[in-house]
Amino acid sequence: MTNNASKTVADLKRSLTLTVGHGNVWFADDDAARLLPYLSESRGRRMGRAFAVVFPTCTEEVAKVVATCHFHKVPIVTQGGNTGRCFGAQADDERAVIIQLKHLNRVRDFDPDNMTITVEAGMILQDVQRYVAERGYFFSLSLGAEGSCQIGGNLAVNAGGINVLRYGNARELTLGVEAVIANGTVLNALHGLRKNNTGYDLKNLLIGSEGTLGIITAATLKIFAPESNTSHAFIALASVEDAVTTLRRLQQRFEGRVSTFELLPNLAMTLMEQHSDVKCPLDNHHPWYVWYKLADSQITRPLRDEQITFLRDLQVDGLIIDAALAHNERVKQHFEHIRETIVEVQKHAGFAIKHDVSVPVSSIAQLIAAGNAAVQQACPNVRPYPFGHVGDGNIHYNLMCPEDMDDASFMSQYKDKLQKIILDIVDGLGGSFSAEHGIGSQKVELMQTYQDPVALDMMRRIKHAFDPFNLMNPGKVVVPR
Ligand code: 2HG
Ligand code: ZN
Repeated sequence: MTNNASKTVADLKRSLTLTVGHGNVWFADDDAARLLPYLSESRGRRMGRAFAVVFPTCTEEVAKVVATCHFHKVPIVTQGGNTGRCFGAQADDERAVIIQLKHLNRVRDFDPDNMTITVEAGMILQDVQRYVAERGYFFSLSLGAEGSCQIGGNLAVNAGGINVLRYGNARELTLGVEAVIANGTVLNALHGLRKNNTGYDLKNLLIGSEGTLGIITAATLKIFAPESNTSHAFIALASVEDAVTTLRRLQQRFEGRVSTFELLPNLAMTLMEQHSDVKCPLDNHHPWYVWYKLADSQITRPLRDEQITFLRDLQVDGLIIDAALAHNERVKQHFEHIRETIVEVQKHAGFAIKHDVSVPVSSIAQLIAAGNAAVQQACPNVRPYPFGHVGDGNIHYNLMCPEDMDDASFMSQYKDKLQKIILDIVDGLGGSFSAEHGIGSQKVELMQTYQDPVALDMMRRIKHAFDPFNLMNPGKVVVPR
């Protein structure tokens, strides 16, 4: 290192330390091991590199850290709970400064008259849910990682989860944001307004931008009346078509009260019974299952009573093969537990080539039929594992390694081939190659293939306008040409 370079490094270290204090910044060259949890990806798939991790405690400190990085022209990677699936929160540059937001975890305002809560970005999602529930309200965002993901990260990827049908994605739940932009200034768009037509919607640009346009430091979020009247059902079906028709019938009958509608294949049930405490709630195994939930805040008539007749009608019409209704809280939790376990047991089936795709709900059956046939032909004995949020048209179309093949051969011979097959079908059906997990660095290449070229060009220009030196989470979402 030249004298000038080492002087710059020393200056950067001094500025960061002065801003957040000794205990709140760790440098890789002082204690590399300490940084490891912030460098590794949540599933341990990759180890990254960074110069430092800083732990600011307020927006002003985030702003000063960003201004320092801007001055020194070093990359900034913002990190929440580090639970993302596309490597969006991973630093992979020895000059990078990771801004870890976990100390920005305060509730700034709770406003039941406005039906909003304003929280800092580092608050754990489950803590937001609990805070709101303890005050007699409901915050709807719910997903597997809710015990460790942070709300800022949820907004950064526009997270979806299991309640989107009734309440919407993170974007629909957000009325305002505060963010630190690339030069270290603070954008105050933390409005709790449901109407605000004052020019470009910067909030919605920041949501889903994965830290590439700015760092969301706080957000004003919608809250709802508690779900005091819910009904959970677990049903078996012969086909995906029947699942889609069942969803339509449910929506005709119960309108906006359908809050969750999750599909699982029999392979998931088999794996769960082999490798977890899950027992199938029905007497026999069937090709497909759906767990769905109806929710209302009114109790004019318990939803469960209405469902009994509804399910009987579906059975008479030959749409469902069998059904179990949750008659108490324990059974409801069991259904929820089944949904969480689908994800965990995947590892017992070997390597999975994963896709987080969406198509119009009306095309889901076609997607799965065409996808399963095409991947079988390309890779005999591959085990399709499509599951997830049918109500949102969002399928986690995962493909498990054939039982008679090792993971390494599956990866090297089939990953690109099978991915292309699935994503081409999705594209042909007017779908999206990334429904709820974002782009990160993992899907940057796919943007070139599947994103509309005009949209991609506009995104590059937006990125340049917000971040002319390409310092905010570089290499993620869109890369300069
Ligand atoms: C879910 O819906 C997550 O459970 C994980 O989005 C999806 O493991 C996956 O592919
Ligand atoms: Zn999902």
